[in-house]
Amino acid sequence: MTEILIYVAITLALFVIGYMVRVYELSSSIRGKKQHIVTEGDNRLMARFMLTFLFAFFAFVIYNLESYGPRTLPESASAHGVELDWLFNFNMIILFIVFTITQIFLFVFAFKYYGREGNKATYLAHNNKLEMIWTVIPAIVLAIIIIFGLKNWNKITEPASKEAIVIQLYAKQFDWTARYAGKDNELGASNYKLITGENPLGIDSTDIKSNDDIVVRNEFHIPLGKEVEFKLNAREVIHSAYMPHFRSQMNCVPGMTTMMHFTPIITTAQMREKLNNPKFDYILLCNKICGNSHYNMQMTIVVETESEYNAWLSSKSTFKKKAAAPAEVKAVAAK
Ligand SMILES: [Cu+2]
Repeated sequence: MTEILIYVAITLALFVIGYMVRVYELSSSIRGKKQHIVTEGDNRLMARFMLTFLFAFFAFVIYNLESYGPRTLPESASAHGVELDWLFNFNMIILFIVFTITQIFLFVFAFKYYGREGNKATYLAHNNKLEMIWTVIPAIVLAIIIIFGLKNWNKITEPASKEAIVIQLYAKQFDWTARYAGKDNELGASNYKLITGENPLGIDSTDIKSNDDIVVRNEFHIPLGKEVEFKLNAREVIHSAYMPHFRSQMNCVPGMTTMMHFTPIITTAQMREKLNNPKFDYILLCNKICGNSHYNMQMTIVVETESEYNAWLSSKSTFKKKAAAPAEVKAVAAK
């Protein structure tokens, strides 16, 4: 509420200033002054404004970096994310240097060379040397950024190793379901025609590979230091699996399987300690506006040691066991 009032006050103040300028103009035209002629004094005043703006603007930029910098993501919890963060910082440093130099030139020159009586601008039609410099240097810098970026992208999307743990992430309006490939590390076939309340993923029970698959909801676990391959699917519209702490994101598209993989390097417990926040959890979010409850489409990710992970996974029942369970057990399991 106070924020709205502040905005209203600023808007009204701008109106008042606008009208005061108008009154000044009208009254000076009555006094016989010629307003349309810009004097050297006017130019000098504007030049000083330019320089003041430069300092005020940089003070504002530094203030923003100070106050919002700490709100960015904590250190990467995945192996490739460390390199990705390096690339991001590399970009930001280049941007900041170029931004600083160009803004200083822009405003200092505007201050230094303001229009004076009798001054004449130099006529400069073309300069090959200048053209070369501002074409070649950005081209080299951009090429470096793109090469590093592509290398990183390949690391996330190239086929995972054979030992990678296979997990399907299934997106639908408005929740996530995870399916572990189980002992054979291969996901059983699925078909949308087989979707029922009890089988939301449409897993084909006649496919032998589906017997040891494990379906979990609300949270899924992954082991520290092991490569995890995600196979992503969506039921009805495009969703996007976004795991910010692992610097990973990929679209989930109906009718096709998209893939990405990463290796977690920090457990949930370690990250809680690092951030001094016992309530911290890694999270899987939907990053595609997929409908009215999109904002609530999330799943907790737990990174733990391999033995903890194995214990957790073996406490879950397989798809076959669940399918074979009597109706009342299923009703309990469905809850
Ligand atoms: Cu979604």
